[in-house]
Amino acid sequence: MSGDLVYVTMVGDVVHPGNLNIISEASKRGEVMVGLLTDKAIVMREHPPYLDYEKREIIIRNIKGVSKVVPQDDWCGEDNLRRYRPRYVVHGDDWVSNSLSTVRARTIEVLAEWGGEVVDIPYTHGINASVVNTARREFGTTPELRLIALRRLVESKPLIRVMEVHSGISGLIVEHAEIEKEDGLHYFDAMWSSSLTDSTSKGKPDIEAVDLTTRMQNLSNILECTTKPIIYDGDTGGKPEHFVFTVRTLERNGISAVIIEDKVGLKRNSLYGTSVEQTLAPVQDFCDKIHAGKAAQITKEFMIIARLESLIAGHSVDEAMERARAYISAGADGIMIHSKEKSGRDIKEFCQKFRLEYPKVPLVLVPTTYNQYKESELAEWGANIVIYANHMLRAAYPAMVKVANCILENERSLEANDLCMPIKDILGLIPEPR
Ligand code: SPV
Ligand code: MG
Repeated sequence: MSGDLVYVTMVGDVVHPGNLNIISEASKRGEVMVGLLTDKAIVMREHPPYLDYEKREIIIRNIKGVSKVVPQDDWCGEDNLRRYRPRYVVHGDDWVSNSLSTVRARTIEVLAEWGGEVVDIPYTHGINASVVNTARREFGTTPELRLIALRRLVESKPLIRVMEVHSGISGLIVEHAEIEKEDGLHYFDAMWSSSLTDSTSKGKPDIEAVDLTTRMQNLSNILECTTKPIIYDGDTGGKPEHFVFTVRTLERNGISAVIIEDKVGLKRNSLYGTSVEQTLAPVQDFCDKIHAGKAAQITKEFMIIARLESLIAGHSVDEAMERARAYISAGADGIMIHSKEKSGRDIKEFCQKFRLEYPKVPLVLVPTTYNQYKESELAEWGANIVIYANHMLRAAYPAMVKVANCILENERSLEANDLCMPIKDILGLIPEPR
C-alpha cells in the first residue's frame, strides 16, 4: 500500500455492503480518511440520519481499512479536501449521473489544484441507503425517538417544512411524499396536527369543541403509520391547570411540540381576522400558562411554542414584539407569528425585528394567505419552521364533492372513474402484513 491519502465521503447511518466495498477499494490505493457528513450536511440533500454524528463516527471509525474519520460540513467537503489534499477521492459511480453529479464536478475541480483524482467505483446495485431508508420507515419509530426528532431538525436544518395531517391516510401521504430536485431530496420534515382540520373533518367548528382525548384518538391513527415528528396545535392551551395535562399527554405519545395561542374567550379561527371578536390574553396570564407547561414537561426536548395573535387581532408589530419578549422570558422554546394579511409585509417586518433581538429562537410561520412567497424568501426573513396548515384537507374536500355530484348527475359511477384512484391502487396502497 502506498502512502497516498484516499478520501471517502460517507453518511454512515446505515452501513451496507456497498459502503464496505468502497472502503475496501479505497484502501487498495492508500490510507483511508472518511469525511463523515454532519447532520447539518445530510439534511441539505437527504432525510435526517437515524443516528447522531457521534454514534455514526464510532461505527465508521471501527470499520476495517478506515484510518481516520473527520467531520464534513457539506456534500463536497471542499474545506477538508484543501486541508488534507488527498491523492484520491473514491466514490460509487452512481454520482456520475445522479443529482450528486454537480458535487462530483466540483470535487474534480478542487482536486485538480494539487493533481488529485476522482476514482469512480462500480455501484453496488440492489442495496443502498435509500432502500434501507424505506425499510427503516416500515419498522416504525418509538415515542422517544419521534419526540426528540424535531429538536434535532431545528439544530441541523435551516428551514423545516411542515404539512398538515388529520387522518392516517393524510399522514401516510406526508410521510412518503418526496421529489428529487437538483439540490437533493425535497420532503416534509414534520406534520402539523391542526385544530382547524381536525375539527372540520369531524364536522365541528374550530372553537376548541373537539377535546384533547378525541384529538389524541385521531392522532393515534397517524402515529401508527408514520415516523415523522408532530407539532400539535394546542389552541389556547385552555386553563393552565388543564394545559399541564395536555403537555404530559403529548409527551407520552411522542409529540415533539405544542403551539398555544394568546387568545381568550371563545376561540375563533385566526383566519377570520377581526371580522369576529378576537380577544388577546393578558400577557402575564399567558406567561403563567407557558411557565406551568414548561414546569410540567418531563423530557428536556419537548417544545412549547408561543403563538402571537396580535396581528390577527388588529394590533401592531411592536405590540407583538413586546409579547414575544415576555413569552420567551417565561420559557417559550419558540415563537409563532400569525397574520391573515395577504401582502406578508407585517410578517416580514416582525421577522426582521425579531431576528435582530433573537438570532437563535425558533420562529414559526403559517403562510396561508401570503403564500406568494417561496420557502427560501421566508427563510431569508428569518423563519425556520414553515407550516402548510390545512392543505391536505382542503385538497380532499373539493375532490370528494366533485365525485359525489358526478354520481348524482349521471345516476351511476362510470363517469367518476377518472376522478377516482383505480381499485387496484387502493387495494395496494396499504400493504397487508407479510
Ligand atoms: C390551524 O391549522 O388550526 C391553525 C392555523 O391554527 S390557522 O387556521 O391559520 O389559524
Ligand atoms: Mg388552530
